Amino acid sequence: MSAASGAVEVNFDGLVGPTHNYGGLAHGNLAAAANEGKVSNPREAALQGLSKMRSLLRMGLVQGVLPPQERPHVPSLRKMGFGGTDEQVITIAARANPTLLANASSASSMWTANAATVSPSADTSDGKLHLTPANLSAHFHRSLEVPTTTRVLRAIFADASKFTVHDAVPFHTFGDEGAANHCRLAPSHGERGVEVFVYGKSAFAKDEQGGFAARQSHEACHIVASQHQLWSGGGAILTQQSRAAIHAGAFHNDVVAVSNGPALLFHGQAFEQRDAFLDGLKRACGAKGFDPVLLEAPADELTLDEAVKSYLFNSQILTLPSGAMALVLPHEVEETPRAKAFVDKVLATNGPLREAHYFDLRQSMRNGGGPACLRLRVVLTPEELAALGASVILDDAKIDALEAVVRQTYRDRLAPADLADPALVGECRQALDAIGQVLKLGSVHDFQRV
Ligand code: SUG
Repeated sequence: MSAASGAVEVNFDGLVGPTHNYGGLAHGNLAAAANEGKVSNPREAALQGLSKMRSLLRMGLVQGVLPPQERPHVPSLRKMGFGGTDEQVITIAARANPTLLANASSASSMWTANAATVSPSADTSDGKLHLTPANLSAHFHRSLEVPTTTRVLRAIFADASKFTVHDAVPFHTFGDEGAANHCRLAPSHGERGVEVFVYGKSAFAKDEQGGFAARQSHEACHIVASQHQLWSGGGAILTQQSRAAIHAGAFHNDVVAVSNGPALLFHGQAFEQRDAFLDGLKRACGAKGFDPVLLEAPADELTLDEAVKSYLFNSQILTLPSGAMALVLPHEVEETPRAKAFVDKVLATNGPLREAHYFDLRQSMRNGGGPACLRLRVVLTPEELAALGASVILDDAKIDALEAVVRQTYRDRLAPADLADPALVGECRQALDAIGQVLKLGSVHDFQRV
């Protein structure tokens, strides 16, 4: 809770969809590549996510949820030229181009850190909360999320006197992956802060030979910071993610850095120009009357490989009602000795981080999605919270209802070959209709709009 405005941070977690599978579709994402072809368990994946949401609710936090999307996405397959009934479209696409069908079937909208970039009203010149859906143009399967995500966000942040939901960055060469490449530092949630946009490259840079391509462009960061009205008063910093981190498998900056309040937890090799970035950050925060709390894991204490393997920095840092901060981490951190040792060291210093909570998110982790990937953070004043549309703020009863839908409609086994099963279309739509009833979302999915 912020003393200044009573503002709270709401984490909007993505509910895992019924087609969660291991398609190996994400370039530069080592976990997704390593698990390609394995059998997934969509039911368990969704229940693991809901269990995390319930735990955060129990910690006294405000917890939101965003729905899964329609997959396989039949309208996209029709645009590719496949025709007939929906079931025929699936059967023909499965024969003609199974990789295309896998792309149209990915449940990747669960990683809502990539849904949008969010600037709280405390930071923006017009005093409104701004959201820009990410264009996710680096991967075909992820780019399919954008129209539905935009409709969902517009259903929730519908009050135009308080919220602006922009269109996604229009130029597709300017890749934008949303909040996963964005950190905010502020004395408390409701006070004016400094927003850090981390890009991998300029969209005009020549591709390097070898290694992984950067997804986030400098130009997209500039567009988002501008349309969120952050520049006046030095409210935004753009900095480059290190090439070394991207090549080690940190395909988003949230694999090597995470912030909360004035704290920044980061790997020593996260940023291309570490020293200049930290100097600039200290100056920008100082101009707002606070000092950043820098919690750095130096490379000799934790290698980039250990950071990527454990997903230590893909943790959530949460401000508890007591004012202390808690870390929400995946079990993989406990299983990586030097990552666990670093967490223990940070907790033992008399800093803001006081608790660590470990969660089993293995279904999502196998696709490279840790605790921080699964949530979109939105700082809201009490008035803004009261003005939200739909019914996406969770309580125990809503979580119970969502769990019941998952248990009734989701499969507990999905192999890549199962994506050819035409029955999945109907199963997914049944689940989405039931989830939509719980969350009172209206007709946000294409099949509900025809
Ligand atoms: O874009 N994986 C996602 C994981 C996103 C994690 N998000 C954050 N770091 N914020 C990605 O790489 C794999 C899905 C598949 O292969 O079906 C995938 O898209």
